[in-house]
Amino acid sequence: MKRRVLYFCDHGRDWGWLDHFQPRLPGVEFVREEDLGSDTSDIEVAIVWNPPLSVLQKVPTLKLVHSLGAGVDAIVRLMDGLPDQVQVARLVDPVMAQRMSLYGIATVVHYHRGLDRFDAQQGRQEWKPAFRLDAADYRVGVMGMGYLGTHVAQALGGVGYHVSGWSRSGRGVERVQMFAGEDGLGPFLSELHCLICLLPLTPGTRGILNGELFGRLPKDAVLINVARGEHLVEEDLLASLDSGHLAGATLDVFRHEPLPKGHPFWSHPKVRVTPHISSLSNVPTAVEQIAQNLERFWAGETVQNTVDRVHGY
Ligand code: NDP
Ligand code: OXD
Repeated sequence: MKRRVLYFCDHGRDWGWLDHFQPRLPGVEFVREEDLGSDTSDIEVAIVWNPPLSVLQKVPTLKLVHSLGAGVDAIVRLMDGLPDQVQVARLVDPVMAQRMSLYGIATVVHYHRGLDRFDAQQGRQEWKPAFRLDAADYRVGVMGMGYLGTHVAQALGGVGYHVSGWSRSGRGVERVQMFAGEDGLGPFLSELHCLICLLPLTPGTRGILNGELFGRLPKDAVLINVARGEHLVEEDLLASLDSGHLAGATLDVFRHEPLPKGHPFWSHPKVRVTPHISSLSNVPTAVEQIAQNLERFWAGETVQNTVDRVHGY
């Protein structure tokens, strides 16, 4: 008899995962919600992206829920409705770290070198060189110095930017000036040209990108949010941009995805929108990593990259 694993992936992210999982784990039957049947007592594992609680609750014997991405907020927020025994695991993938680092470099360079301005000048056939700060004097701060934040910070440092980081613990990261917790937030923000958010979404970080925080950034700073849409208070960002305090924002993630047509971010002259692509999961490496984790689980070994239920990341 094949082992059964619950598979749920919301439509926008179903990139043919099962075509890769099935040959890698031939002894496993991946079952979608509609094919679960009435007896699910043999199922202990689910692999998911954005699952509704009702789907996970159809399998009361679940012990491991594995995310098809790096973020787990959409799973952790359901934990109160799931049995205590459920562990949550996530992707920690060097390919994703490289993708996020490249997005970070591209976006920081865009602002640092004022590329918007030269696009506009080209439209007017205007030849007007402008002086820009040296990279070493352009200060980039990364909020959330975990797996991805650390890679992004080090990649930016590697191309010459002045990089600082902020996290709960302030854990040291080589060649990055670190700040910790509430007390460290003001000093961290106060000298930045560019703020990058790479925090996990938890009750402690929801809405953290708000007017009060923007007020602690220097005038003309820019924001890059590649974490989650719910970190951002959208009206506060629009107000800070419109008042001239913030100079720009690049947003990859949104409270409602896809970003609804007609949303002010689409047409705001200071906002750049990308459709949640800064670091897509890389299917082949993700499948290999998840398959190895499931094999560990079935062998009674420790599952890797699990999430702390108390901290929510
Ligand atoms: P990690 O769990 O490795 O890192 C989390 C970091 O945030 C840690 O440094 C942690 O601090 C810090 N942190 C957590 N809570 C707080 C808090 N309340 N105050 C200050 N710091 C805090 O996450 P990853 O780096 O792997 O991923 C980060 C997020 O990026 C994901 O959760 C996801 O939302 C997003 N993401 C977005 C993608 C995209 O395509 N847009 C792709 C992949 C991920 P400490 O070190 O002290 O524990
Ligand atoms: C992730 C994401 O968390 O793509 O992996 O947002």
